[in-house]
Amino acid sequence: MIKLVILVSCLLLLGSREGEAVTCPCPDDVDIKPSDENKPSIFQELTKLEIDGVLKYLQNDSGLDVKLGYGAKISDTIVYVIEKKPTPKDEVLNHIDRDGRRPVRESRVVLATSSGMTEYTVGPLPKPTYHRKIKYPKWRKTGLKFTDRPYPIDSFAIAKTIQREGRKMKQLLHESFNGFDFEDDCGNKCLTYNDLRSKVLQGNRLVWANVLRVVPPLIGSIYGYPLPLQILVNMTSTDPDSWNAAKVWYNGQHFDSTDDLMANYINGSVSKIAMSYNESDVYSSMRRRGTGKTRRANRGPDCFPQDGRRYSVDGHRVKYMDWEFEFTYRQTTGPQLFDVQFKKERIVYELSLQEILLSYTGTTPYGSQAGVFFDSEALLGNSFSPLSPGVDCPKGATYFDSSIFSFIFGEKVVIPNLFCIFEYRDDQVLKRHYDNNYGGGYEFYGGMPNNALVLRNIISSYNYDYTISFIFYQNGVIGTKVSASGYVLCEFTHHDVPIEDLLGFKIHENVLSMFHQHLFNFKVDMDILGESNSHETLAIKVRPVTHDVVSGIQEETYEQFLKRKQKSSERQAAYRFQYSKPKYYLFYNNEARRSKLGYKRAYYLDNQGVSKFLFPDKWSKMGSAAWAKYQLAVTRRHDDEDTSTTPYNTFDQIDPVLNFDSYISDDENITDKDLVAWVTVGMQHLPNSATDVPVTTTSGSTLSFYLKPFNFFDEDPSTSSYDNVFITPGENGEAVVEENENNAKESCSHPNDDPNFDGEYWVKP
Ligand SMILES: *[C@@H]1O[C@H](CO)[C@@H](O)[C@H](O)[C@H]1NC(C)=O
Ligand SMILES: *[C@@H]1O[C@H](CO)[C@@H](O)[C@H](O)[C@H]1NC(C)=O
Ligand SMILES: *[C@@H]1O[C@H](CO)[C@@H](O)[C@H](O)[C@H]1NC(C)=O
Ligand SMILES: *[C@@H]1O[C@H](CO)[C@@H](O)[C@H](O)[C@H]1NC(C)=O
Ligand SMILES: *[C@@H]1O[C@H](CO)[C@@H](O)[C@H](O)[C@H]1NC(C)=O
Ligand SMILES: [Cu+2]
Repeated sequence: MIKLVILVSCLLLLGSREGEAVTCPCPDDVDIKPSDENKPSIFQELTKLEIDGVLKYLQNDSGLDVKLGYGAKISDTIVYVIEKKPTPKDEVLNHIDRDGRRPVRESRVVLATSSGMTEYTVGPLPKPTYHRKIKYPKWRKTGLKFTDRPYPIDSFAIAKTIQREGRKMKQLLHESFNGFDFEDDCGNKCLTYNDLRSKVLQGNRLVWANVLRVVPPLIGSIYGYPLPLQILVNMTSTDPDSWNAAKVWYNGQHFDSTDDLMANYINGSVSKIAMSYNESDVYSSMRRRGTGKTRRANRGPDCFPQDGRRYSVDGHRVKYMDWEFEFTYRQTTGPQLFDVQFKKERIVYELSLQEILLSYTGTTPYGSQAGVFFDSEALLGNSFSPLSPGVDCPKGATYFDSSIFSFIFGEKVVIPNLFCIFEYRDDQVLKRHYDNNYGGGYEFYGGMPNNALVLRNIISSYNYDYTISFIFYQNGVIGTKVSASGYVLCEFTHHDVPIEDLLGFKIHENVLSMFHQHLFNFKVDMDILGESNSHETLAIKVRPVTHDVVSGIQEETYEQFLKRKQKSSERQAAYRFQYSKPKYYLFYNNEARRSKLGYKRAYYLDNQGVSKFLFPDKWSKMGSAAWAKYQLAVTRRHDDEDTSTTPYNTFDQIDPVLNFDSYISDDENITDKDLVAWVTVGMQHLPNSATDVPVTTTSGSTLSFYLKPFNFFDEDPSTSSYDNVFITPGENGEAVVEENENNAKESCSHPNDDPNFDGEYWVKP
């Protein structure tokens, strides 16, 4: 009866003709309260109002004489970062747990000047009245010089330098690359250059520019068209007009300057190359082509909330079944979760991305000298990407805009659809059992689909796109997943397929994609039932035993057993995983109530994305990437050990601004302390035409780590979910089905959300 009423009202609503199969759109009953600009939560990043307040203070009241955006010169004081200064944790907890005073919101501001980088605390927000130089802890290199300055700040000056050098070799450019050059009026024959790779030489700022041909976006992407020309830009001087090419590599030959190259080019002592250009040769287009894979163009499945959404969002605070957490987005590091609770019990204080490392190899200077570099230099949060509804997130997902400060525009920018939240169904059932009665029937069937909540954000760091998902399962598990897509970096090659010393594979004529490793570092500030946590491992081992089977007969065999090991100091808890020594990595609060059966209620960390960083410890630059050595490192939490790296670690890798090992080497006690687990996941990436042309595909390459409850609950908390199904054979042979009564109803169709992709982000909202 009820079913009929719904169907009828639905037909009326949609004005459909009788007989046409129609389903109702889902009630859009998600309870979403937008955040109040005037009352940001304690965890939330800066609001638009606060960014404006800081900018106004910096420009007009601070006496710092800052310049903003495009027009700024190297000699100016340029604003690089404006983000929320992390509030000391005890002040936060005092406020949210004990109703204490609401802490003052302050911002962290990074200024770039020609004498170096300086960092300030600017507050109080939203109308600052003071700025103070940030005091660094002893493990952080102080006095950041001009040579520590992240190069993205100077992208315009670099472009000018390359244009200037390009002008000196215009004849070569035109003859070699059939008329392409770096001029402003290059029309449809323009050259550009790749994300510059740092060459680390202490006291110098040097980057290799890999010259590329610009192809029209409708037929491809620039990343796939490297040319046999690379320029080492020397940007060590504080006068950008004196920046120049410290080396030039052309068609396999090295020159000390552009002039040197041209003198030799003109008198005929250079081996020349002429690279023709034919648009039909373009291979990097992401447009669909080829014979369709289905008989007709019918669409694939989608996942939408068939009874309306089951989560609510108040500002940035999400509630989903037993879960509750807050999410935000930081300019330097990207997505962050705070105050993750299950059934009102805190499990994690902070879960956030820290760094993305890439280690390249190659046959040209650009590839082979790149070594290891860090995406954080360009600020992970500035490498944002709006999400495309129906593709990046399923239909019916909820989207959240965010505003951040952009050093390029010198203003706040609003990024539409920066985050999405949706509930989805994992491919595997969460649990099931078919209880066979071995008499042709069954005793019962029980099962539950694995419906979970996902918070997603995608970082588009130049050529690569990293999808980051935080997943909240009904059984108390938290998952963090990362995958990499986008264009692989390439270099020019005229080698035939190399046989020895493989450095990569050709993905097109004259295009070599160098192999590399991706590593992602996350911070997990564990607060299992409070801040005071301890850490132990349960190693799974095997030992020989002798069983007395019956008298006189002994069996010599092996048995498995667990070996518990309390880790009481940081050095004991810096792990380099060994596949042959499996372990559970447990965290618990010694003082908390035990489980019904007397166990410590714990969570354990399961890293399913382990990838070893193979550079040896004696590598002179290891300090700049120290976190990459450990798949898991547990340290005592300190407010001033906030991140595992800095945006300055790319230059001067020999004496990095922050060496993560300094968090461990003081070997603090980690028993009954506030603990942070630093987790590294990654993959070795060997790009090849099958999986990476035109772009890298993700199937089978998703990296993940999980926090899983261990004796934490007295039974699996998903047992109370309405998603459970239980079936028994009835008396007359008909199945008796116990399940969510709504399963009998008509499903509704996906909500009519606007399927627009507004790829633009707004400088002026
Ligand atoms: C700073 O002061 C100048 C002159 O008083 C004014 O024109 C400008 O709008 C102010 N800037 C901001 C960001 O308020
Ligand atoms: C780069 O430029 C600086 C300053 O102009 C100079 O001292 C240095 O020697 C140059 N480095 C190289 C490798 O050419
Ligand atoms: C060409 O010019 C360069 C630079 O002046 C010089 O070193 C080289 O010997 C010259 N080669 C020939 C073949 O003249
Ligand atoms: C470009 O390549 C296509 C296909 O290989 C060929 O048919 C065409 O003639 C080429 N155009 C030029 C200008 O070389
Ligand atoms: C750490 O502290 C605990 C508790 O005070 C103590 O039992 C343990 O021995 C200490 N560990 C180390 C390595 O000092
Ligand atoms: Cu890759």
